[in-house]
Amino acid sequence: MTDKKVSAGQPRIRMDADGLRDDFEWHLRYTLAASPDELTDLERYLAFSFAIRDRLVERWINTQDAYRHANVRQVYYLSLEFLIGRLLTTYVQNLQLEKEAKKVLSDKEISWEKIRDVETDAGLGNGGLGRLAACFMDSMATMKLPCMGYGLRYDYGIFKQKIVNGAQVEEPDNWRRNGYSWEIKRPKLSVHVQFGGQAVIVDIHGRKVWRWSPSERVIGVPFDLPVVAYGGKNVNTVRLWSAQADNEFDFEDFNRGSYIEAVETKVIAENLTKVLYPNDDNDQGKELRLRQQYFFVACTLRDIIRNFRANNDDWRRLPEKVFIQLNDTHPTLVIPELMRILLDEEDMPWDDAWHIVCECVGYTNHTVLPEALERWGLPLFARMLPRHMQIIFEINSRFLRFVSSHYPGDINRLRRMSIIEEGNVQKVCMANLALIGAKKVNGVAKIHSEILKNDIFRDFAELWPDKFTNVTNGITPRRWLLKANPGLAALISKNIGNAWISNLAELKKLKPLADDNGFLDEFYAVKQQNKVALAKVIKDTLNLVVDPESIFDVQVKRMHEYKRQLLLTLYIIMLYNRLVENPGMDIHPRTFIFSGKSAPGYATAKLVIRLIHGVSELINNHPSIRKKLTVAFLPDYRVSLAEAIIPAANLSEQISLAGTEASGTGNMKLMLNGALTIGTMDGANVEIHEEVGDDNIFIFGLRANDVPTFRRTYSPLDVYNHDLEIQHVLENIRKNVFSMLTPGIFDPLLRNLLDQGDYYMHLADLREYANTQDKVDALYRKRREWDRRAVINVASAGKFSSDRAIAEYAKNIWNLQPFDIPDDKP
Ligand code: GL9
Repeated sequence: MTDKKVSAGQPRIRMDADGLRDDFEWHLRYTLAASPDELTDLERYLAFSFAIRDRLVERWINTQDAYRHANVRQVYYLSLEFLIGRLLTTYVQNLQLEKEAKKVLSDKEISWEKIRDVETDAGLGNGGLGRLAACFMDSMATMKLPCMGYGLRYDYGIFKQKIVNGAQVEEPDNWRRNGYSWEIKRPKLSVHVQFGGQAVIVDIHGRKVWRWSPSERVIGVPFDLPVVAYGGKNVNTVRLWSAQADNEFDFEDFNRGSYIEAVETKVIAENLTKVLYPNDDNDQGKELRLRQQYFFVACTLRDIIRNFRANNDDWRRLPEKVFIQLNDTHPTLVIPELMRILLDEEDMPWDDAWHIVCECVGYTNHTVLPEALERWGLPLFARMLPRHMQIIFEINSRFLRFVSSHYPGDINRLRRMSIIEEGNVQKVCMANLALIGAKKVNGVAKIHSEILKNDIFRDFAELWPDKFTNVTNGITPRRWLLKANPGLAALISKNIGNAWISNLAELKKLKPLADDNGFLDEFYAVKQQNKVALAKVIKDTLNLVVDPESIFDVQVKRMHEYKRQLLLTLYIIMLYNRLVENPGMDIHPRTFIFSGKSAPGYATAKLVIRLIHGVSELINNHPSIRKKLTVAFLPDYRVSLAEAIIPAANLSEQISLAGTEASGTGNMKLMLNGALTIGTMDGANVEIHEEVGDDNIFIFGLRANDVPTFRRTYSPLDVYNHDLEIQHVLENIRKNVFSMLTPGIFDPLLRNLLDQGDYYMHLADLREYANTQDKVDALYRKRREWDRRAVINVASAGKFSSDRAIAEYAKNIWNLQPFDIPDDKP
């Protein structure tokens, strides 16, 4: 009997509870060699997760075989970040094995929650961009789309945030320390990646051509994670590359007797995928980061091409079978690397190669902040990738000739559109390269895509209007409602059925229930339960008691000036001042909940964290004010913590300066879980407003269109001089009310606000923000009215499913059809 026959045979895995129990016990004994007398929760978790993993393997192999046999068109989603979080519950849920899983554990008197919480988050991303990639993978599988995600398998994910004396301290995140059950190493699919050396002229059949003669080589080893469709047969793959030294390459060193030097080279090679860069919307231009990007792209393209070549012998069919979506500019080297392969390895003429590349690539932009646009110093680039540098020069000169022909004499336009930025050191501008090479370019919310066309990428949009499109972000309802908020999920299903899980638009059927008092009572009860659960988390982590009857006012996201955590902090100080002056002031008690990491080198964001702690220290210990206000900063924001906070939120803070937040996705998660938004007309808030209508959202602040004009005459000192309440807030900071032991520490924040123009316009928006917050207070006291609006928010969240977003990508950008996995052959 051949191997093939065995693998196509009947599954030996039994999907019932007895089968799961047997395999759980089997893994305890034979995978972990654990003695039943002294089992730890870690062993229980690991064995249980192996037993769950067994249950998806058949579908995984079937899916991948079926895609290959049908030679389907596939989309490759390239992302340097996947913020995956925990997976056990997701697999159990998507395999629809909850009943069986819970039975097996409860029969053994093992707590499901305890087992679930043993898993460490896979935090291979910074924030929204990385979490978006993870949500998209879930949707692509659920929608039966033949897709594969590619990323890097960092040994250390996003750092762990500790708070020491009110300040952020970073610790390494050794997330695989206890082993990782979900990944499968695939050494047979390892690839070589080269760096450095020179571009050289060689003679090929009498033709003199440029080729690359690299000087270093590393190996990329893939590790696969399965992505299980909700309730379906498709199991897609996220393939993460790990760098390994190439023994053969350094063999000569070993032979020359320089053993230690040779091992050092290995260490350098393996450092490549050691750590995720913890930058948020910011680019530091570091050499190792460029090496990571090229390593990632080179491994991934080798893999995609191997896959393509297995079934196709005509390169011209590549655009028919392959589409590569770039998650931001981080993987833009795909463009010159694919050109190099076609030109140098396949000996294709330039025009043919360029035509193919331009048909195969899409670029998603995720930010308009200028400091986030990647630009690599040309000397560094040319040293690491000399042949790619040449290819980029050639792409650029052909492109600039093309632009000149459209706009003769327009030198400034050429300068703006060039891939090479002139200056003290020349720079390679990755966004321009992506814009030139991509077939489609999209922003991540309507307003953001408009800003791309009208502002930062205007020249390109004028040249190629049809290239630009929008796909508003989305979030997966499987994690962000079904998993994170089982109480609300059950209440919804009880009333409108459970079709919403894979068709979130169904939620609109909840609208009539917004006027049903019985439903509103149950809705309120679920929210209260979630608040009680979060109160326990807060007690356990901060030893702080919060009142579940208070308004849970939540701002969770990366710490960044443009997101304006400082604006909310200033408002909290304002409330504090009001209560000091008028202790009897009648406001509904509020708990302010912050969570978020700052980039380690981002001094201002770190100072805001300290200010929040200074304010909370004073307020939480104030004998009377603490009865009305509490401030909780939960350390180490991550996916699993978000799953605890978001279902308990009443108010969602989305208060970035208009025109700065590309989309936001936390805003969608909070809305879906029945929080009302207080926000600016920015990112996806604009579309949330559109879905819920004026009455069900609190909008305030400058509009994106008005910001540039306003900025010309904006004087934060005027605000300070004329609004005495705001002045009082800033004076309290200046007088060290929140920094008694560290006087002067917040002076840089005051300088930013008052002397340096308040770039993010906190003071311009603070008055209207405070007034809007007062309206929030008034509405919350009319509980029925508040809950009615909260239900309308849930009912209006259908648009923000990542299923909808992925359907738009598939139709407008990818031209990709769902693929049904045939039934197993008998
Ligand atoms: C971001 C934007 O800032 C967000 O507004 C957007 O929702 C996400 C996903 O499109 O992308 N761009 C970006 O660089 N980050 C985003 O969150 N940063 C991080 O992921 C840390």
